Amino acid sequence: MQARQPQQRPETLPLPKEQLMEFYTHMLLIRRFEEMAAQMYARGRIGGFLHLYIGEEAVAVGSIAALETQDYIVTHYREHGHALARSMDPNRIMAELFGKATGTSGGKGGSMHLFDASRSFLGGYAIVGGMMPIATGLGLASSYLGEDRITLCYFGDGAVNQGEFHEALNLAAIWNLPVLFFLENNGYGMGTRVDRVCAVDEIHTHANIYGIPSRKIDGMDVLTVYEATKEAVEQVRSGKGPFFLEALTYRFRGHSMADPVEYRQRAEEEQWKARDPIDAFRTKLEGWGVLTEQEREAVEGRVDDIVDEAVRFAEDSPTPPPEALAQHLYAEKE
Ligand SMILES: Cc1ncc(C[n+]2csc(CCOP(=O)(O)OP(=O)(O)O)c2C)c(N)n1
Ligand SMILES: [Mg+2]
Repeated sequence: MQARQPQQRPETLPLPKEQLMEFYTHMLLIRRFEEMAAQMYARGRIGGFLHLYIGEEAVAVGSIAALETQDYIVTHYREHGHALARSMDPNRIMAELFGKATGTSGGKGGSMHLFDASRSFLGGYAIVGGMMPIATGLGLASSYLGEDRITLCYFGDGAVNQGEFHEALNLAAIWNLPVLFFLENNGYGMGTRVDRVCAVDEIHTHANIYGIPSRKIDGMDVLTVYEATKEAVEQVRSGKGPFFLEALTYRFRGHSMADPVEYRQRAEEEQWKARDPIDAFRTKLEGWGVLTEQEREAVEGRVDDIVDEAVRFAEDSPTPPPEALAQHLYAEKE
């Protein structure tokens, strides 16, 4: 790890101290929650797949902070970070990972299908790119109903060469829908490096052929992500149609818990880890005098308590009853 340069305190902080502390706390919560989830997976407490977001925390935290509570979010299967950044209940998220009835999807969705309508968090989707037409549909619904509500749609670099990516962008542009398409480019789709499957380097320019403006940003810096998303959200909310952001980031772990990561160089991993979004932001806050040692320890203690409580809650919760198998197959009349 490279030595970090001390940060000068700017004359005015870029955001109020409470908001900076919230960014830090949320990023740390995601990191610690997922480190615990990895342990629980290794102990056989979590079944199915488990895809960790570790390394990408600044993207979810910075972007979701730029939304209003009524705005919709749809995302992919690497979504624990988005759910926690949206302040979904960590107990219910962990319970979902454990397959328990108290989980966000009644224990029937698992890690890839977190959902919370009360937070306008409409999923977690396991199908690569599958959330993109859904986002366009949500945008159409809001626009048709005249609601002040945008949709933020996350997807990975693995989604951009599929047909539905292009169909979703094209229709959103034609109908001038309030959708912010957000590419989390972490350099790999499973074991495949992005430049082996993408004919262009600047992936965000795909949006431009549909007349959608785009911007590429540093996804390792939470403040950059926040500012860029805020601008994009304002534009989309003002009725100017869809916008496309591409954040450059890196997953520090394998694609899923089963991946030994044999397809990339350790030197490349070290370069990205030296830019760890949480370490970098902490160094900044300490240098600015926003985060004292005492406050740092207090935040760490709080976060660890939340994570421990989530595991306790998940452990103590019941599994879904057999009859749950036949529930939620069809929409029911209220
Ligand atoms: C339509 C479809 N094809 C293939 C898969 C198998 N699959 C699961 S994840 C993945 C890679 C996706 O990579 P990316 O979109 O870059 O997201 P990341 O895992 O990097 O966050 C693939 C091919 C799938 N889930 N859905
Ligand atoms: Mg990827």
